[in-house]
Amino acid sequence: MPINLHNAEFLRSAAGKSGFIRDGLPKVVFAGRSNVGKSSTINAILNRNSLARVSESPGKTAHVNYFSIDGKAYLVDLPGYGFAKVSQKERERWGEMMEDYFADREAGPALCVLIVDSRHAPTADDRNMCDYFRQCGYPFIVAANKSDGLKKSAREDAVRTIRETLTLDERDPVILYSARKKENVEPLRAAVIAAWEGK
Ligand SMILES: Nc1nc2c(ncn2[C@@H]2O[C@H](COP(=O)(O)OP(=O)(O)OP(=O)(O)O)[C@@H](O)[C@H]2O)c(=O)[nH]1
Ligand SMILES: [Mg+2]
Repeated sequence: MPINLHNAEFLRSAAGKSGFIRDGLPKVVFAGRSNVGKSSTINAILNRNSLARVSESPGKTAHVNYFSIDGKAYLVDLPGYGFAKVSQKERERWGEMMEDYFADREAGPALCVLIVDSRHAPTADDRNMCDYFRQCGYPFIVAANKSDGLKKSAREDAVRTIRETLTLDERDPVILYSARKKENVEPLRAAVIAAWEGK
């Protein structure tokens, strides 16, 4: 039975380990800097306008947010990183939560989507996140958002910079898209569905 993307609902916001879902259903997680468009990407994939909250003030989503899709799979919105106006204490809390989350193989993801801003080179935090996925052995793809802010002629260079900065392998996919303009979201949606289906 195919997964019906229209049957999506916000399920739970976990503030820590005890809230993580370990039900054996496949999860695709979205990680990225705060304000890079994680929530917008979830909305775009699901063809919704505001299921995941889109914020103009970054650094507010300090929870692991679960969206249940057709009762068969999940999209997971991870708290963003790299927001300057966050206290050291909050930074540490973020780090602990990520370690708890990724160390927990039962709660852990079938696929990690690292969202970066295609208009800029990936940051040191982006590199760390990517290295962390590799270290944990989780499959990941890179999703380069906000392509609407790039001239057509700059697209190839942007992807090359992302590949080089994150030291990606040739086979690692990079999907350049715009969550806001809903451009080229289909390959991302296809990757999510393939991960849910274990392909
Ligand atoms: N130009 C452009 N802006 C976008 C795009 N996607 C998201 N944004 C904008 O980026 C801002 C942040 O989007 P969110 O989806 O809230 O980002 P987030 O990563 O979930 O942010 P936090 O939850 O705060 O970490 C909003 O103002 C969005 O409208 C895009 O494709 N292009
Ligand atoms: Mg968000």
